[in-house]
Amino acid sequence: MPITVAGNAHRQHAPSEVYVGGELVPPLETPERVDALLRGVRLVGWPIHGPREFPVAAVEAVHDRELIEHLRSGWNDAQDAGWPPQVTPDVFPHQGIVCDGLRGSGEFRRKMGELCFDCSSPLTAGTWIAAKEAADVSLTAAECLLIGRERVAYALCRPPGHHAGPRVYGGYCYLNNAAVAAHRLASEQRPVAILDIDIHHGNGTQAVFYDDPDVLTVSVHEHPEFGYPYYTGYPSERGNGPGIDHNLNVTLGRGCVDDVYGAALEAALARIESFASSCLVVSLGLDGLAEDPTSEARLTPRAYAAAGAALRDLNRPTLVIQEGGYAQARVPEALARFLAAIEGL
Ligand code: Q9C
Ligand code: ZN
Repeated sequence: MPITVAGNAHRQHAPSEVYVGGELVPPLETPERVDALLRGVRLVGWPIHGPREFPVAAVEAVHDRELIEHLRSGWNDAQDAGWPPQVTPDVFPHQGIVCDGLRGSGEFRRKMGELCFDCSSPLTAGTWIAAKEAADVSLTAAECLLIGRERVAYALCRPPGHHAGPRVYGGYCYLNNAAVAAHRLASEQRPVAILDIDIHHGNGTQAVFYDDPDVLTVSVHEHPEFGYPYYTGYPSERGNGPGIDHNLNVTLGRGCVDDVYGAALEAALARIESFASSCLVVSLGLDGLAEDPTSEARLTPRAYAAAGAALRDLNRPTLVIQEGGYAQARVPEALARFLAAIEGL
């Protein structure tokens, strides 16, 4: 039977409000999400294990030291500098003001704007502890695959990770759990494929492996013309240098329904099938559900059951990493159906 890995320290990251469109509103990305996801796991009865703690070197393999240091100590630095208890940058090094390149280094205020790309991802007292635990959850699940005891492992990560890039965080994401695990897997058994089926573009994962032909990245998401994060995720983004044609973006139109989604997923899976990877990392977001406030998609849990079944048919060792999904009433059923299908039930 496949296994689940989940922790408790994520609860220490619980912003009380975040900016949406300039207004402070209650957050969607909450500790209660994990309770809903665990209800889904219990529906399929997969055993749940706690995470092991890994050296931070595993995270340094995909993230810049300065970003890691900032996540680790930025909140404390901010408190010393008189910032509020939830820290969000308010000046960014926008292309329209930067002249002669980014300069200076190490200064706290400058790092705030440079290392964070949106206003929905505050640093709080417990953010580092939670983000590091999520990376440890994904690494623990990856080890289960490497030991070869399981064909499928589910990493119940929170906070999510796929928007975090080598040197930037945002989109509720701080460390890229999927990228950290994929890098670890690739160091043992290349090549690795990543399929990102969060409804938002996995810009961070794309950026981490953009030049890398040993890690294929494929993302299925709402078109950036209307879908978050708005500036990335175009089909023209195909990889770079040796990594050219090792990144694929499959975009969805407004109001996507199950059948249309299934066809897009088929195109994504065809590319993965043509790439003989030793294993597969799936960034699973459940935010395409009709009830989810962060997308225009109108998926039902059936779409996630179909995705699970298609992945079962690929029949590769598979690490499932939790990303987004905010419609808490609907999440348990969608997750349970995905997990049951990928197990082959
Ligand atoms: N009207 C992840 O799913 N913007 N991040 C929401 C809603 C932020 C999503 C706006 C969406 C971030 C990991
Ligand atoms: Zn998402």
